[in-house]
Amino acid sequence: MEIQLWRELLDPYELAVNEIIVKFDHLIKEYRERGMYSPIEQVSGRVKSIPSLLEKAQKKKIPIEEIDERIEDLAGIRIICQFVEDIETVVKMIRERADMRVKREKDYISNQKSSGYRSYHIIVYYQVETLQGPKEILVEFQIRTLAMNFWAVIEHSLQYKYKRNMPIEIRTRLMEAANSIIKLDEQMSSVRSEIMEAQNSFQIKAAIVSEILNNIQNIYRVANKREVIKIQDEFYRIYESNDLEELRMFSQQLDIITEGYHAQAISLSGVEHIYRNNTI
Ligand code: 0O2
Repeated sequence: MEIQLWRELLDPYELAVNEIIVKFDHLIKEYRERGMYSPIEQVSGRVKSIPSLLEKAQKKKIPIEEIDERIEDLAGIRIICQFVEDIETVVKMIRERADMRVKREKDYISNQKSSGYRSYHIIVYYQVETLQGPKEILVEFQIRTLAMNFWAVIEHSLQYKYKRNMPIEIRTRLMEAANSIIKLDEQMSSVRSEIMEAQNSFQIKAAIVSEILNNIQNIYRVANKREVIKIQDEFYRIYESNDLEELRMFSQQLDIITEGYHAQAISLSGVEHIYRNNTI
């Protein structure tokens, strides 16, 4: 196939990968902005490279013209979670999405591969808009924990180095490492609620602080400097005390003060308007 035709074939896959990354990044942002724990830690994606595509087609004896129907991971999205429990949440989110339809699922977490590989795969149909009109393509999601990803990335590079001739002692050590990853994920799950609580309170604090700073900036434009400095000093004092409840109350009081200035500004501009109209 000519290089130009490869580009045409892979173009919609590139569009799909870019679109899906934007959508999932936005979800992470929405969770964080609401001070909620995000089951998705990171999202990334890639379109399979032409050499790797040719190698897979050759290995599976797939004719070049059938590549886009029979190779399901031309477009790959990787979703990394902190905890094993989050994987199920993400799987449900994907199943329920209106912009994709599940073709099949492969649970390599309950059914670990003989290599030691663990991950949850979902292959979906996803529609992109091209110059030639809508095109439905396949996209593979790989959902795994940070620890599973660590193992898979290292093992993948060793596979690349040794091709199909990985020495048995390296295979054995990788299998041992895969078992340690299972234990590590279990241990992290046992402190999940503590970790989530800590992360949540950090995110809540960050959201309150950014609202306070916003309000102080607004007040700065209308109030006298001395009053703003008093407010700022009070904010620093509460911030340093690390008392979330006090910070929340301070933010509420600041909301009321900001509202007061806002109302004053509106009524002043109303008075100015009346004066201007009377003098005309
Ligand atoms: P790359 O370089 O990552 O793109 P099948 O369902 O068996 O007919 P397929 O596509 O072989 O078809 O399915 P499978 O086994 O689910 O593999 C899909 C992808 O999962 C692989 O793509 C890898 O990315 C990943 N994967 C599967 N098994 C392993 C493994 O043992 N170790 C690692 N590190 N990754 C694995 P590619 O095209 O093989 O590779």
